[in-house]
Amino acid sequence: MSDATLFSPYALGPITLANRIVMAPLTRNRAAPGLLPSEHAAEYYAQRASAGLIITEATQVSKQAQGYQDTPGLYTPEQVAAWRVVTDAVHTKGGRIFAQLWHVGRISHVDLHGGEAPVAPSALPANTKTFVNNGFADTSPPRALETDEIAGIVDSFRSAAANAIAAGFDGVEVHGANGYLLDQFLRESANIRTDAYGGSIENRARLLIEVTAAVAGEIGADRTGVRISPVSPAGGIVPGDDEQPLFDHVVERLDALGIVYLHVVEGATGGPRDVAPFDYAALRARFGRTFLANNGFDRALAEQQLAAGKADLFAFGRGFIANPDFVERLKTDAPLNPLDPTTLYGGGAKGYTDYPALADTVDA
Ligand code: 8OZ
Repeated sequence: MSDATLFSPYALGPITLANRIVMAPLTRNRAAPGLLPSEHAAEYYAQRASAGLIITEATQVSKQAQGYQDTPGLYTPEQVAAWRVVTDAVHTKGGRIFAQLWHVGRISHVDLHGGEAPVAPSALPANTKTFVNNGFADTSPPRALETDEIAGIVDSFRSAAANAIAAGFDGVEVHGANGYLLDQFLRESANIRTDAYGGSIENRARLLIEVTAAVAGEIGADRTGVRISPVSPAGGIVPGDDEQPLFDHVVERLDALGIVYLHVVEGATGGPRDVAPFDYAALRARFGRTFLANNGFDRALAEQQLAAGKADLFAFGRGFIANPDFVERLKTDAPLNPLDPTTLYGGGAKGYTDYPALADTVDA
């Protein structure tokens, strides 16, 4: 065993992280007109640059990929320019930042698409809600993608990844989790296609693998990560009975692509870690590079799992929302600021850039 700690540097492909603590991707619904990152996003992310790695809020690969009000994109020149301000601010503070890229698929609403139906593997509605028109609404019934539309989906991820690099990101995370488009294709409960993208495990995994291969081919496998959530009911996913063989296969294929990290939501996203039995060690064993574990970690659990060799990096969400200096507080066992749930989604600087660091509290 090495004497690595959560607070020692870590080589992630070509870049070095200052520590093994990752700021999880966090949707905040504060995008500016044009679906640019918020005018406060550079300050927000730079305040949190002491994370070993920041993964941004989920960011659309195309207009069609949007499912919630005021989430940013990476498909226009204006969006690239606005993200450049964010990555420069993080790099100036010595941080590292990946862009999380998503297509929401059926977790969307007609009002975001000029009255048109959202797209999905099959015309099966998600039994969940989205946030549009300043309120929660049922997701709209989707239409099934035609087989000849799928190459365009793959290409939208590829071009958004190129845009991410143009915007100065250190890499890209493909969002294959939480019931969004790529996860919908994986699941029997959402995918009843009869073409090469439905049916067998190999077929259901095909889109995620094609997207990841396209992103890795564009920007380098050593700058490409993928997030999965094998047993999470997030996004209206109805866990069935083939998650273990499904994700064993997915991870074997992702490993063969040589991607730099695998990001696994263990359990129910933002909920219990033990929601359903699943052998995460079987995924770790199939993946030759960095394993990033997520969900419900505190310092003690992360240290225990690091020492046991179960993961290399650990993602934290809520801690980073309310504590710009979360790493320092973890390191010194300092108390955490409480999180204000009313400012999580939407709004401006309040609940976004105004959480104090320890130094501010002591001075005050
Ligand atoms: C919370 C609210 C909206 C979206 C996810 C991107 O679950 C999200 C998300 C989370 O991955």
